[in-house]
Amino acid sequence: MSQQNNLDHPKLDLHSRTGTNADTLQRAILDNLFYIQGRFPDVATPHDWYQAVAYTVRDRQLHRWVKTAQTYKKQKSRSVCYLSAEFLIGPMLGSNLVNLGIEDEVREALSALGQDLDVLLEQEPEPGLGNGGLGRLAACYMDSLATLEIPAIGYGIRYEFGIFHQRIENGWQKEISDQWLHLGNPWEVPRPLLTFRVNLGGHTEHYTDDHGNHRVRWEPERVVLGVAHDTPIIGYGVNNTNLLRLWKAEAEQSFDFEAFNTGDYYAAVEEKVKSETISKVLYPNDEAISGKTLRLEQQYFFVSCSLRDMIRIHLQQEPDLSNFHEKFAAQLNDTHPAIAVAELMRLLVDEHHMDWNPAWSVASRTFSYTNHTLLPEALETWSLPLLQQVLPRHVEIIYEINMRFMDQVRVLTHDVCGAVTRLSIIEEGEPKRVRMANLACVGSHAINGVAALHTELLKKTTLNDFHNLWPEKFLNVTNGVTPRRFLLLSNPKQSKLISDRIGEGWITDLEKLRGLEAHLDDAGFREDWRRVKRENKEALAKLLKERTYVDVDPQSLFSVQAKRIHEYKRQHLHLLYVVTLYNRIINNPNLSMAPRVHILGGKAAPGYAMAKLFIKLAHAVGEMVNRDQMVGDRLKLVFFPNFNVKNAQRIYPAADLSEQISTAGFEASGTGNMKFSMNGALTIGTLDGANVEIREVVGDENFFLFGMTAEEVVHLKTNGYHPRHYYDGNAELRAAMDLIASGYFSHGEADVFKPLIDNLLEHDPFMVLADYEAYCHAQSQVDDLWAQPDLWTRKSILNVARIGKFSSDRAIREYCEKIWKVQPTPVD
Ligand code: NBX
Repeated sequence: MSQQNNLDHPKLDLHSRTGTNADTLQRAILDNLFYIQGRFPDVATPHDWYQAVAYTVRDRQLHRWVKTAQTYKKQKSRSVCYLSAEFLIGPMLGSNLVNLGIEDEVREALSALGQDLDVLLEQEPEPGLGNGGLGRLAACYMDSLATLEIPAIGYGIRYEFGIFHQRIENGWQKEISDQWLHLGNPWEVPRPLLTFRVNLGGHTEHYTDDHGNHRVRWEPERVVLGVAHDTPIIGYGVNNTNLLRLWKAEAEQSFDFEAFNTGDYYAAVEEKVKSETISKVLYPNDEAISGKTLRLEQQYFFVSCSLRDMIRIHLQQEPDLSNFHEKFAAQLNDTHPAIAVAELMRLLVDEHHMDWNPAWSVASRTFSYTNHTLLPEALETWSLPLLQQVLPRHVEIIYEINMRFMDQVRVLTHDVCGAVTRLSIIEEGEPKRVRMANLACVGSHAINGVAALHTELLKKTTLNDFHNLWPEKFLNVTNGVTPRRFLLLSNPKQSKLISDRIGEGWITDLEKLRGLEAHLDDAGFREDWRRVKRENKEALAKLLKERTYVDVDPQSLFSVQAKRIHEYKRQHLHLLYVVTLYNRIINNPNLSMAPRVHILGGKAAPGYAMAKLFIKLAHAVGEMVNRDQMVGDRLKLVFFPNFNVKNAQRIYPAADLSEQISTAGFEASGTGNMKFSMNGALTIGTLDGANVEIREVVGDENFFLFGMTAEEVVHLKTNGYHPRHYYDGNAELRAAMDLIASGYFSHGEADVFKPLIDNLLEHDPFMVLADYEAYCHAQSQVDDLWAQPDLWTRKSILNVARIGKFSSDRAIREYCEKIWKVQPTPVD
């Protein structure tokens, strides 16, 4: 038994749990099938097999995990703590197999057991612990942190119910609750002993201690327990295995014995239910949620547990907290964890008796803040009375922070043009409100946007006063996505084609894809490239048929827009174009055109009526267009239900055209745009978010640009925007809108889509009509290129070859260098 293999415990034989040849794996799977699922092979269900395989893979992560913890501890490395209310990690089995490099061996072991890995992968429920881009970004960053051997912990909430499942009934979205934990979660390790008591409500008491110091005691109204649940996050091709630590809320004691003894059983369990509610469900809104006590409790709950866990870890090694910021860099993923600024101050000052000034120095050197939105309505604020009710001590601390900050601001700004009022953490009004973005800015040493344009706009608009005050705090880190999940795992055919040509180096150094440019003139390579795309499209066509009963021809151009449904993302612009094509066919039945399949997907926030109406309209148009004999295979419109990580992985590889058509200045970055491009789609898009940088690297000639710039959007708005003017001036636009308004798609009921059409005609807040003509024009350029398949293929290859910048590895390296100042700590 070797020292290396036994984690320094001579009695531990790890071979059966670490070996990765097919024979050992086969035995391990059978063992787990029996000892964990209690099944013999002949009666095991696919889910039993899935569990057995998952535990077998987890076993192989665990020894790396323990070794990683030992190494980090020994080296006293600085750790990144990524604080995020969402981690949209998606299914784990596939990505863990890929990162461990044992997919082939597991496949072989399973096939010897008469099982098909692909069938088992389908068994895994999706951990949908996020809404969209923000949550998925956190998950991509966890993958890159581990791969880059950076000590890191992801801290968040273990929601019992993640994002709802979207079912479509008669064209309308129905939300079905997500029971992802129902059959057990093999990836997590509950740590019941790692529990913190979290105070809520009550009041504070100020007193003087025996040494004459002013102290504050928080007398809470109730206490909730936060129990750690750990998921190992393994890097690709390295031993480093980091920690995703999610907190589950539990009741302090299961029973109120007094109530129980007096016979009031229901009162006795009520407290338990109330406590556990905190981590029950993810809010399915991708905009600020205000006025919801439970949401504030969620934020505070996970932040408090996380900071106290960090302090616990710190004090295992260090005598006090004066150098806490040297050991931890805490990233605030948007303002959802921004209460951390006040909570760390409370912990340092009230609980660890630090003086205010040194405590503030520690806190502000610990935190940095990422902003993900420019939309003013999406900036989080909490009403002061609500905050007072839930977190009375934090209100005092926020006032103290603000008072000191305002003093500083008055000296620095001389209150030019009322800057002081705008910078204040407290917004005046009835009631007063606490601006979480301001709290985050004041409490952080670095503030970043998520794409170059977004950061520039932040500096000029949303956070302009802060930028004037502290220009040195601002920097940009353009988002990135992990090529492991979104290329290697989800598009094995394209990955193989690439690796056969340039080797596997691209998997951890995505800039190496540039090597593909040397193969551009190889006709055989281009032919292979086309074949792979066609096979991916055939697979998606099959899936579409299963899920929507619509037949599509894989030879057609697949044009895809898959993301949350939001007016600023302008799915309705896309739809107006589809209706325009339909009108063209009706008016000219012999029209020769590039056959197209338009694919839409995405969830609407349950309370967002306009977004839900859009989904209905997409189905209504699809139903008419898809069954119209006159149209045939020239045009199809499909709504792919329940867009999530699992489905996304099957959609990106099959796209020819990626629709990134938001109103310029509104999409902070976008990350789907990167995933599509990485999978060989060309982009039709506006100069918004990361589109700007994607176009820069892939080349203007390989990107279909259209529409107003962010500046033009602002200019038009300030000078008076009249959507009707565009309606009157463009016959095709008028025809498309009139056809919808006529009730043609709604069985003659003209009223159904009236709110959507009226809103466009009267307000059109995202200037759909202003960009319609330019969009149609760009779509014609798409058709022209589609008619030259070989040229299209070249551009597709060039998109992939030049997309290296958008790896999350690059983004994480920038965070490490510019913000966190952390170094890799490799694990043997
Ligand atoms: O964050 C998204 C932006 O819209 C994208 O442009 C960007 O690429 C991505 C990553 O930086 N924002 C986002 O996904 N927000 C949310 O999901 C969200 C969730 C809850 C909430 C507010 C916003 N209360």
